[in-house]
Amino acid sequence: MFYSQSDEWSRTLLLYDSALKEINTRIEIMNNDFKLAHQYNPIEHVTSRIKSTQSIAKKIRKLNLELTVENIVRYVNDVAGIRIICSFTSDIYRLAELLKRQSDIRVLRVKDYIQNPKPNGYMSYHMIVAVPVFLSDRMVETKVEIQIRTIAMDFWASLEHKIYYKFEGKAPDHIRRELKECAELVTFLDRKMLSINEEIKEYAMAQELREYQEMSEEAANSETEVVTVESVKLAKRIPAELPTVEILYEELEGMQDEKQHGDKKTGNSADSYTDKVPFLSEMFPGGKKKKKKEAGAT
Ligand code: 0O2
Repeated sequence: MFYSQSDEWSRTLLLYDSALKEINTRIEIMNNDFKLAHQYNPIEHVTSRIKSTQSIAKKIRKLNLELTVENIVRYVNDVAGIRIICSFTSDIYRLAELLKRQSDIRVLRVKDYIQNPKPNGYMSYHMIVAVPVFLSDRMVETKVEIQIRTIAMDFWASLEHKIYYKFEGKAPDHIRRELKECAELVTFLDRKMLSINEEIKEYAMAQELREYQEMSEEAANSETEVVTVESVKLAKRIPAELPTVEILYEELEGMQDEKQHGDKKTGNSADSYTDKVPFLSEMFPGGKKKKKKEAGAT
């Protein structure tokens, strides 16, 4: 690169570095939120890097271009790169969707090497996105390449990368064949792991449902009715994504109706709710204290 462009390159590198920080933070937030909502962590780990100057120069040479900052910014899409390693293939698409939904992220290109693996067997989901970077005097949209793949896909890609470099891109046929076979095993393994995970989830759900039913039977025979968010979610099969408070309101409105139509008494706002849902008195401190139902009342 020309010496006269070194300042411009330093400013450009600052943009790429900031864009990586932006995306990394968003991924971390999504992962934490997901963990809270679903008690499940879809991301195994995340790595990020700024492409080395040698690799950038190699790519620019391959494209038959002059090595200038303008050409790098315009034609090298992966100067800033993030790799997200997920547990299951389904997590890959879920995360990609969540990123696409962020209103200020512009998806420039998607390459789905999972649906369409490369001839050598390479599998990964690639997105080139533009993310806004706010400097002291302006905003600059900056490109980041996001690669999302499973642990098994990543394992394969790392080994293949090493072998590719070892043979300088000219690996013997039988090694290429064997690598392709390994890629097929990776697909098999990912599918198998996903189906085992689905089975475990179903088993856990059935178990919780059984416990809920037992709890409901016990509650029916006792004086106080106990409703927990988990039991409501399970009983109504409400998607876990719905915020807890919304579920409560939905359930409570149902109870309110039931109460009004059942004994003709008019319940009133949080006060009457707290009668039925003991822990709500903590959320609505103004409400009545927990009461036991009158003996014999329905
Ligand atoms: P490195 O060392 O990771 O930086 P584009 O200009 O974006 O259209 P490109 O760069 O071929 O063209 O895009 P693509 O196909 O999305 O690949 C970008 C990156 O994906 C590569 O970057 C690799 O990291 C990875 N990749 C793609 N194909 C393979 C493959 O067959 N095997 C392995 N192991 N990784 C692959 P770089 O710049 O090649 O390398």
